[in-house]
Amino acid sequence: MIALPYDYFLIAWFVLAAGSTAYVAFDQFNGNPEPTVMKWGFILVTLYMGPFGLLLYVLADKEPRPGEHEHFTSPLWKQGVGSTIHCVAGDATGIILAATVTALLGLPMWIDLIVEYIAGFSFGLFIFQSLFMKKMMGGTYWENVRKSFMPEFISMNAMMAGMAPTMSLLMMGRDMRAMDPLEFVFWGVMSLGVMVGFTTAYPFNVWMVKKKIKHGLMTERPEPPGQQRDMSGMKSETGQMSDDQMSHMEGHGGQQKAKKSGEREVSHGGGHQMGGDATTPQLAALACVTSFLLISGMVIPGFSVNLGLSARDVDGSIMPPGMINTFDLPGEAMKDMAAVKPRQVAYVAAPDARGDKVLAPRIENGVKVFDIKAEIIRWNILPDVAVEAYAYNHEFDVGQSGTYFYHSHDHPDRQQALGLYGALLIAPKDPSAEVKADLDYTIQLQEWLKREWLTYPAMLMEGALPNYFTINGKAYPSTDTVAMKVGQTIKLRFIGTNNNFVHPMHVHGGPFEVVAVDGVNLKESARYQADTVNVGPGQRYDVVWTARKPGKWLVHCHIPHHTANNNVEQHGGGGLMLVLNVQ
Ligand SMILES: [Cu+2]
Repeated sequence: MIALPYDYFLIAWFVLAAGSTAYVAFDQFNGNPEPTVMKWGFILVTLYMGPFGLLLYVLADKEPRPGEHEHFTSPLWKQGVGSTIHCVAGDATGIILAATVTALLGLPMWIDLIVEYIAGFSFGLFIFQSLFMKKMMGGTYWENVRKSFMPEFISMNAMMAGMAPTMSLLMMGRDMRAMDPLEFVFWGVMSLGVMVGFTTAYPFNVWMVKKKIKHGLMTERPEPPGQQRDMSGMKSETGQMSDDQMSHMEGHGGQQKAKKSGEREVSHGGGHQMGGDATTPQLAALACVTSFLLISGMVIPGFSVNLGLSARDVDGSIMPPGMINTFDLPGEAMKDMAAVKPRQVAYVAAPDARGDKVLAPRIENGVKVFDIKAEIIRWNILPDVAVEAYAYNHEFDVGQSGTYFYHSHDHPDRQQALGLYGALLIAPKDPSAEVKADLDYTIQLQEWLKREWLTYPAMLMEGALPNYFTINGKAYPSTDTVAMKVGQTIKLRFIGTNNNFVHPMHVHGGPFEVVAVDGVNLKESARYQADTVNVGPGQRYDVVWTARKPGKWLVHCHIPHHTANNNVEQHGGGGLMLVLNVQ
């Protein structure tokens, strides 16, 4: 789903990654002289790391000119790249498969992480190391599993120590679409996680290659015609080693120094590897330290995000920027505060459409029935600002005696905040009980949070404070202008259909008389003059104002932030403001 600007960036990234992967695959199988397992290693890692995988391939592994692969790949840093590629290709594949499956199953994030670790380690050890490398290393499958275990354990710990916090913090952060494998951002997070994991695993791999307990890069050339393929299939494996590395070669029987001419070298199986120069205390210390890094990488994000939630709990929610996320924030709270999903819009209102339509009832057994249907619509609060709003019958007004309103009681902090309310104006049976005025105008107040491209329910909560304010769904200068003549009276019905704020509503051009509060008419003796009423959430005030002099008289909220549109004034104001134009 495209919802935020970076979704376009991610699409561009995936195109780059696909192009990079296609190039590496083509080049590997068109003559880069190395074992098939390493060809696939580079292809998979380029798929995950895009142009960065391609860069590693051309800088460290791609044979620059015929016959030079052995020499070209000999520096230790390149051998370290090869070793890390091999680890990441196996481990990351296992991790990504596990992440996809656990997300689709709706398992909580902390279980995801453990399953990912087990899957990554298993895939790397049992398949990528032991199975695919058996041909090169010689020996039985289980011998290979045993020999590969410790280097794979160290490398996997280091990689997951980088990948786990990247995934946790980004997936459980603001944009929780990242928990959903059907969203671009999930795959973006996976890509970034692999890159971070590659970086954290690299230094450990360099050390292990140097100590000859892990493979670096190898060269494998096709057999020349007529020569028997008598060896393990791995050619010139010693070609990977530079001269200074050769000084460490004592004790590795069966290995020979590579000839620079590209003349093929063969080594006898197994002699090059495992057991190397590393001592048991060194390996034990590395195993301990990488285990500590791994556990830290899994646990520390849990201090700031809720790892107990699953992809289903958060339902792809995008949280308002600046919202405070905590390790105990429930998924229900997140969904209430989340942006309205643009793809759920069922109706797009015309930019100049007005709400507050009087709803015509149908009569059923002598009872008036009002049909209201709630849905999500796109609604312009200003000509250039549209919000995704919840609306009844695309949004309107109906009419006990007095001024009331109806609103949603299902998740009201979300549904009412996003528009599920309407005025209920009820005429008394005895018309003489009505406080009369020449004109009647209803003012429903609302707050909105529109950031970037998304609409959030505004709340008195960190990160959820409103930046747009509307009267009957429109912000000034798109609010109504009411035409009056000097001497006329108007009944203004203020309704606190808003959820969070008290709006001190003020009328210019002389005081008004407060004639009804919360739907009940005041006795004549109780009516009073004022020029401002504090309209809190749910409150109603009916006031009668007399047009005394010609002019454009403002009705507005007295809180300056509420008479601006995203903190900007247009035509001298914004938000909760409308004009009484008296001639
Ligand atoms: Cu206000």
